This record gives sequence, structure tokens and C-alpha cells, in this order.
Amino acid sequence: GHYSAVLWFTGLSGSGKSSIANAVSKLLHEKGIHASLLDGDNLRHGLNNDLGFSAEDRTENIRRTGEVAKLFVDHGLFCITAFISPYQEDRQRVRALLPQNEFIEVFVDAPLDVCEQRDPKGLYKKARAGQIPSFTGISAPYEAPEKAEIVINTALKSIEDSAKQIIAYLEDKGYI
Ligand code: GGZ
Repeated sequence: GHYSAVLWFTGLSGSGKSSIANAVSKLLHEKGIHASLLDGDNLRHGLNNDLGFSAEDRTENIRRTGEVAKLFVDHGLFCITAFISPYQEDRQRVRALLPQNEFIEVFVDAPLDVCEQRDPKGLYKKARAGQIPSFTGISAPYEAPEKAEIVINTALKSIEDSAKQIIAYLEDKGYI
């Protein structure tokens, strides 16, 4: 058996949230544990397709996602979320929805210049050129967590090692 929780990833665009979240999901699956994976990309095509990137819309994006994550955990599943979730207060509100040990904040901590150099979708380039308004890190804020349960420096660690760090945390704390 296992003790389920939300693994709430937060970090800049291009920090590696989705890649690490996918790798963690795969490692859990190999252990016979099914995790539901939610990310900005997929939810913004459906449930959240009415939301843009204003501060208000991001807050609502995170609120809805938090409620969905809570449903999964209440049903005994791990839920892994990968959203920029740039506001401390929004993440705190999701944390408060759940018992203390059922919210695990994972700060995917890659410096802006590293994310900007990666620029896998060319979004930073567009944002610098003024073609994407309110782009996180360029023209909209990112509030780094002060007390995340897990901090990963993806400038120094591979996706695979980052995922292993998270699995080790879950084992160490007795979740799995
Ligand atoms: C930040 C944006 C923006 C703006 C589009 N700011 O690298 P990506 O493409 O795949 O990840 C980013 C994604 C962020 O969506 P989230 O739902 O995670 O954001 S939040 O938690 O802040 O609500 C990026 C793309 O959407 N994107 N415009 N202006 N990222």
C-alpha cells in the first residue's frame, strides 16, 4: 500500500517541471502505483480553457487545479501537478485544502537565464520581443517558495536524477 499526496511542482517555464513530473509518474508506475498527472498544457485545453495569464486567471487556474488534485488524493491516488503557479498565496491556498502531509511542494529551481537559454518553445524570445504580454520571469512575477518540501536544482541535475530524488523523498517519508 501507499499513502497518497499531491506532488505540487512549481517553477518557471522551461525549468523542467513537466519532464520531471512525467519521469516521476513513470517510476511510480513501475512500482505499481498509479499517479494522475495534471499540467498547465492539458488543463488549459479543457477545464481551464476560459483562462488566460492575467494574475486573476492564474489564481483561478491554480484554485481549480488544487480542487481537482484534492479529489484525486481523497480517492487514494497520487496526483502530480506541473504548473508555473507563480504566486505564493495561491500555492498556500491549495496547501490549506489538504492535511499537512498530503501536500508536497516541489520547487523546480532553475535560474531564469538557464530557462531562457533552453527556451524549448521559443516563448522567452517572443516575450523579450514584446509578443507575449505578462510572461513569467520577463514581464510577470515568479514568487519562489520559501519552504518547499523538495527543492531541485535542474541546472545541476538530470531529469532522471531529479525524478529519483523525489522517489527517494517519498520512500524516506514513508509514502511509498
Ligand atoms: C507564462 C505562458 C504564458 C505567459 C503562455 N506566462 O513552457 P510552457 O508554455 O509549456 O509552460 C507555460 C505555460 C504556463 O501555464 P501554467 O498553467 O502552468 O501557468 S500558471 O500556473 O501561471 O497559471 C508556457 C505557456 O503556458 N505560456 N503564455 N504569459 N507562461
